[in-house]
Amino acid sequence: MSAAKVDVVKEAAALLSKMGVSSDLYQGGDMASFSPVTGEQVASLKTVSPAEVTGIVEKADTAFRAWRLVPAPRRGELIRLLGEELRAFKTDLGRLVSLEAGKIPSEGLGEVQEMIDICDFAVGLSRQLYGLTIATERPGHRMMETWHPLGVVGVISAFNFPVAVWSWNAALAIVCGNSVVWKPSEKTPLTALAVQGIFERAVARFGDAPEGLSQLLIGDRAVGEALVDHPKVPLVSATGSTRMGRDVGPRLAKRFARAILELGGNNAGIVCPSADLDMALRAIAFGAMGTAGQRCTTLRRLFVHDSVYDQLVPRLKKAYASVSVGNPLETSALVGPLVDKAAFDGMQKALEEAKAHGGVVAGGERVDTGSANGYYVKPALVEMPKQVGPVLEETFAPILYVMKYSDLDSAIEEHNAVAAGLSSSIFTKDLQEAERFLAADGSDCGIANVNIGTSGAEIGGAFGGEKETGGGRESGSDSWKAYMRRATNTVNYSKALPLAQGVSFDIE
Ligand code: UN1
Repeated sequence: MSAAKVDVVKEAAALLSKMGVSSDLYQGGDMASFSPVTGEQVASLKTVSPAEVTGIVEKADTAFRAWRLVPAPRRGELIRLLGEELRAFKTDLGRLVSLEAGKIPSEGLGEVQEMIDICDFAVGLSRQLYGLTIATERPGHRMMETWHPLGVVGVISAFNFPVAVWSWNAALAIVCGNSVVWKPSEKTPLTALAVQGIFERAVARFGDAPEGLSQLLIGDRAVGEALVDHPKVPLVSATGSTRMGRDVGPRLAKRFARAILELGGNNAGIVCPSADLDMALRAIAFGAMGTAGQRCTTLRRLFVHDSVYDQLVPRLKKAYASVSVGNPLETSALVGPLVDKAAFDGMQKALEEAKAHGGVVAGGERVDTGSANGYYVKPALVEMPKQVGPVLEETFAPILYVMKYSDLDSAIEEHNAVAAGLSSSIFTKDLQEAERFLAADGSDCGIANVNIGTSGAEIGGAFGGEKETGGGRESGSDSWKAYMRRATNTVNYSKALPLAQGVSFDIE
C-alpha cells in the first residue's frame, strides 16, 4: 500500500483558516474527527456539554426577539450576503466537504451550489411571506392570515449532506424571522465550523444582526437531546436515520413542539418497455452509485420489465464493473469512500443476507486505495428473485437490488411495499404509464419523477417523504410555512357585533 499524497490534516487546517475558523476550535479538544478519504484523524474539536445548551438557546431566543421585528426583506439581505460569501468560498467549502464526507469534487461543489441556490430562493421569499384574505360571513368584517416568526429553530443534520441541509433550513428560518441552533453530525463537524465562519462573515457585512442569530453545537447525542427537549425551541428539523426520528419525533410531540423529519429512504425506479434505455442507464448509474450510495435519495431498488431486462441489465453490469472507485481528493474517480468501517460492515452484511435469499451479487468487494482505514467498495448490483430480506431495508451503501416485473400495477404495488417513502422514478415514453405512476394510486413517495433518477432534486421543490421518511418538507415550494406561526385575524369595521353562525347573545 502506498501512502496517500494529500495530507488531510494540513489541508483541512489550511481550508479552515481560509474560511475564518480559529484553530482553537478544532485542536486540543475532546471530540476526534476523521476523514473517510484516508481514515485518519483530522482534528480534535472543543465540544459543548448538554448543560451548556440552555445558555446557547437562551441567547438564540434573545436574538429571535430582536430579529422578528426586522422587516423580512431586510432579513433577506443577510441571506443575500450569505449567498455571496458562499459563492466566494465555493471551491474551499466544496473541497472540505470532499475531505470530510468523502464526496467526489463535483458532488462537493454541487452541495455548496445547493446552498447558494437556497439562499437565492430565500432572498426572493423574503418579499413574499404572504397570507390569504378570506371571505367572511359577517358584514363589515375582514378575515386574513398573517404569518409571524416562530422562534428558535433547531437543526440536526447528517454526515451525507453536511452543509446543504443546514442551509435549506437556516436560509428559510432566518428570512422567516427566526434564529437557528445547529447540531451537525459528529462525523462532519469541520464543515459545520467552516459554514459558521462563512455565516459570520455575512453577519459582519450586514452590520446590525443580533448576536447569536445562528449558533453551532459541537457535541454528542446528549447535546442533540438537550436541544430537542428545550422548551424554547418550538421547531426542530432533523435529518438522519428512521431510528433517530423515532427518538426525536416523540420527544418533540410530548412538548407539542413541531418537527420536520427527513429520515430514511428506500427509493425505487421502474423501467418500462418503452423506456429510453440509454437515458435510464445513466440515471440509474448516478442514482445508485453516486455519492457511494450515501444519499437518502439513492436508488436502492429497480424493477425492470421482463421485455427489456436482458437489454438493460447486462449494460448496467458493465457500468458497475467499469466504474472508477478512488480517493476523491487525488483522483477523478466517480465513487469515493464509505463514511466508515460500520458502513462497510453494514453493506457486507446486507450482501450476505441477499445471497441467502437467492440474490446474485456482482461487486461489493473492498477496493484498496492505499489507506488501510479508508473504506472503498465496488458498488454492488444484486439480481433478486423477489423483494425480500435486505431489499426491504435501507442500507446506507451502494447496493442496487434489481428485480423483473411483467405487470405495471403489481410493480407499483411492490414499489410501495416498503416502510420508507422518499423518492421514486419511472422510465417510460408511455403517457398512460407515466401518469399512472404519478396518480393517487401510483408512487406513495414525497418525490415521484418521470425519466429522471431518484436523487439530485432541485431546491425549488418541497423536499421530503412519507411513511417512515417522516413526513417533513423542507427547501422550496411553500415549505417556509413550517418555519412560521399562522395567525387568523378577523377585523370588524362595522358598528355592529354580528356573531358567527347566527348565534344571538343579547345582554342588557
Ligand atoms: C439527503 O441525502 O439527505 O435530492 C438529501 C438529492 C439532494 C438532497 C439529498 N438534493 O439527492
